[in-house]
Amino acid sequence: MGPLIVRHDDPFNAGPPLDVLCQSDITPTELFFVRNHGDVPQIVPDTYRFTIEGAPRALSLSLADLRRQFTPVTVAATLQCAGNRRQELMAYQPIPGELGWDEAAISHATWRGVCLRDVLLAAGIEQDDRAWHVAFEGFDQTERLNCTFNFGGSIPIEKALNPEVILAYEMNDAPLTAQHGFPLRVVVPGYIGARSVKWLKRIVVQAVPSANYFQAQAYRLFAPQVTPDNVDWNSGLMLGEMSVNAVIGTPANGAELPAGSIEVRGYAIAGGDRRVARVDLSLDEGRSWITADLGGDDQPWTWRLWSARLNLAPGEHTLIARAIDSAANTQPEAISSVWNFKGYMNNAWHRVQLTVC
Ligand SMILES: Nc1nc2c(c(=O)[nH]1)N[C@H]1C(S)=C(S)[C@@H](COP(=O)(O)O)O[C@H]1N2
Ligand SMILES: [Mo]
Repeated sequence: MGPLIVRHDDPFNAGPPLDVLCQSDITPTELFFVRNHGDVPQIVPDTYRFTIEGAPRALSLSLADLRRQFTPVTVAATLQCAGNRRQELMAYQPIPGELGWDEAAISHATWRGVCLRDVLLAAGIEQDDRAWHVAFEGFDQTERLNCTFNFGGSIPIEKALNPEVILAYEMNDAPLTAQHGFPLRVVVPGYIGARSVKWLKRIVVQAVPSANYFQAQAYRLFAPQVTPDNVDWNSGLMLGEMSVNAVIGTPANGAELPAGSIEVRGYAIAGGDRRVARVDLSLDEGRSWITADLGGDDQPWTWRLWSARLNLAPGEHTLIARAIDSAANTQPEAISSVWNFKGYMNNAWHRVQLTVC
């Protein structure tokens, strides 16, 4: 795992250096961030099967069944952890017991597999079974609150029946690596990374969201006044769609630069089916803005790398970035207004301090 910055050894959690991340639309697999809640399960592909339960027809499918029975599809999708940018929240007010992610708990890949929708239809799920949820469980085990259990989560069936949601066996034109879910994972474009369950063991169609700890308790967004001592775990917003976000990749926070023209680069992402409409940059605390150039394609589920040239006079500068999505949502100004005790969904204006000599 050479080029990655390790955030936690066991279980292994790591992300790429931010400046390297912002250099390519498709993140090379060896640079793709890794978010694990337990040990990476070692799965023998020849005997591997996953099951579909709660549907009119229960199914148990091997990798060969998947390839034989369903049409392969390729989807370009950016995964972002709900804990991306937690370090900035932690600097504002401590968040004990959570990983201190910088702005690189996000990466982009092309994924190949089959539509979850096709598998659900083969299991007899009708298109109008609307009030349901599709729950996923991985083979990996983790321990929380003195219990050992498998990682899991769920998505509403409306989303599960959309063609972009896939069961992926390839990432960037190669079989999934062990860290990223070999031999099969869910990819839920537009949703927080936690719903893209790796090492897929089980799919259950059910009336209610998954009761798994990582759906029912973790990955909920609580109000700023909620603390570990007064939390009602059923009260928070169960996170699904990502929010709009933009990050400055280079120059890095704290950089010292010569005066004159500099290139600024970064990424922007929208959630759900929304697209990135615009990225704005400000050098005067948001009184005036300039618009960055967007690279890549105008499509949902994928980030846009962006760049701009700025002329900086000698002195101290705070450079701010914010994105606007295709529903005209934009980002809140202050970290204080998005802080929550689990440290999720930080999409406050991104700021870097620059010294120009
Ligand atoms: N089985 C399983 N799936 C999982 C996880 C996990 O710990 N176990 N972590 C989730 C989280 S929180 C994120 S952000 C993404 C990260 O995917 P990656 O490690 O391929 O980047 O995987 C998700 N899927
Ligand atoms: Mo995550």
